[in-house]
Amino acid sequence: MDTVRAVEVETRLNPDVEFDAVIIGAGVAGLYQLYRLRELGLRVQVFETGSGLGGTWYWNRYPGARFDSESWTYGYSFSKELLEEWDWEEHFSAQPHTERYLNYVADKFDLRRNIQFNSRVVAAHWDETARKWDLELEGGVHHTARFIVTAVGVLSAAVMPTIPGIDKFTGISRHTHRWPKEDIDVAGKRVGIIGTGATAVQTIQTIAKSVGHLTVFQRTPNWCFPLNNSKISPEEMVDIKARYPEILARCLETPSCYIHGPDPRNALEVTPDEREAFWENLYRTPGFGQWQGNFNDVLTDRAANKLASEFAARKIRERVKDQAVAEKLIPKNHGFGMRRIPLETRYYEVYNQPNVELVDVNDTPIESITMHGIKTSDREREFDVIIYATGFDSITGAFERIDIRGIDGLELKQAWRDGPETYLGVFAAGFPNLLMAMGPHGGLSNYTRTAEYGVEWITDVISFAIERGLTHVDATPAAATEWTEHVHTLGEGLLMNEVGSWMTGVNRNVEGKQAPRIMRYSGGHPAYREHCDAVAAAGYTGLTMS
Ligand code: NA7
Repeated sequence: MDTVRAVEVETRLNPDVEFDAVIIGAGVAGLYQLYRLRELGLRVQVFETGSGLGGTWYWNRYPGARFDSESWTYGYSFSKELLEEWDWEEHFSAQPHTERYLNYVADKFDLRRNIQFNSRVVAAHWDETARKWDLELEGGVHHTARFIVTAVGVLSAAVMPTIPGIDKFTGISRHTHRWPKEDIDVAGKRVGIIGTGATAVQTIQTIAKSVGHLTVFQRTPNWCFPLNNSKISPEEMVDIKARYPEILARCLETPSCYIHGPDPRNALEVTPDEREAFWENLYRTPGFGQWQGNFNDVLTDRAANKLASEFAARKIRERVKDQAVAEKLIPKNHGFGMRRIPLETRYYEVYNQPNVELVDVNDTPIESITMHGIKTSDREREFDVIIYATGFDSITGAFERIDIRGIDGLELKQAWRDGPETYLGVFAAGFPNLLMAMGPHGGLSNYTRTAEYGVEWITDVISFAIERGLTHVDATPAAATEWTEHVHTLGEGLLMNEVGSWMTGVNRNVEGKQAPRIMRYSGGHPAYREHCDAVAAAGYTGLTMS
């Protein structure tokens, strides 16, 4: 926006608000949202809990934390210059490099001046008369804003298990999401880790190289597949840069915005030999190919899924020497790909090490955390370090940790008690001027690719309102109900939506989050974009603006 237009916009805005827009969170979505809203000439402020920026890539400093998406599909695409300047080191970037990238972006676009760190938003209350939001930060400071954009992430509300005695442990203990900046030295130590999700898998395979002894407490094994990571040579990076238009276009056409899209064939249509060869090839393919690039019917047809699971189970049996341990590592309560598949690098081989023990807590449940370790039903094990890789209150959890109240004091948590209800994943009816970047039932997939789209859509709607002097933008209850029903209908038949995992909003440590729910838009990102674009082109149907 040019200066003249920015000044025009300024005069149309009500001066009684401190900020035209507040963004909650300085992660991947929040940083880009700041860039875009500032471009509109708005007074924007970001409040961020952390002392640094990056969201997921700020908090998750645990050993081995890295992308499972190809690095060169994860960076921002809005600036050609940025694409040209940044060199990724590995095909699947490790956390420190990714954090450096996001800091580089913030510096390049001078974003820091509008970010207030160490500032957790604890409440946001809508004032219908003044048409503004009142925000409260931890510590009691208040601010007002016309619009709020939540960029709170989908996996940011970390959850500790509800095991008795958790405070009694006298050694070092940490949730992976709260790993300290100064790191924890596990070399030679006795380490216990609870959890076997994607985070635990990355942690386990990394620390197994240096620990004295490692005990893995597993409740539900997952289907893990090789990441097949490698370094990016300077020549390769030149080639990637030359191919960015093609790479980004490819991401836009696949359902989840990865470079991997489903194979058009059905697993049940090809011969067993063809199937086997295809799966063997996928096993050697870097990234999410196994999950996102598999046969078309593998995630919807039970018979096809069973075959894919058998292939995966065979691989585990081949790689783990002790077949009793291998059996424990093979998921029994869900088929291949029904939960997010952790990508690994010699994870299964860790269980061939003499200093690694796998404890199936279904056989011997954890009874308590003691002063010196973990007590299961059969014995107590002593540890120097306990790692909680116990996941998140996903998708809605970060919203519920803020006291958000809309018209007539309606609590968002209450409005969503039976599951989230949104319009396009962006609006919740009764919460005017609150827009969710990557909200529930929106287009959550390859994060940066889909966040960029979401942020741009949000920017357009805010710009539309401001240019017309509209100060009240809300979804109609009918539009929110219709969208929610649409999302539920689309999600039926997708095996992933039947199983408890963070993708279906399940965390067994959180009350009321035990049963799977459809939490994500399942129609593929191209269809999501088509829908949102049509809404915008029609002048924002489903919204009331005044
Ligand atoms: P996940 O995938 O939700 O995994 C959490 C793990 O913690 C999972 O194995 C849980 O077992 C386990 N857990 C939680 N509480 C307990 C108790 N009380 N006892 C034993 N085991 C427990 O979170 P991650 O952080 O690994 O990954 C989240 C996403 O972040 C990942 O998919 C990537 O997209 C990035 P359960 O399965 O509930 O039996």
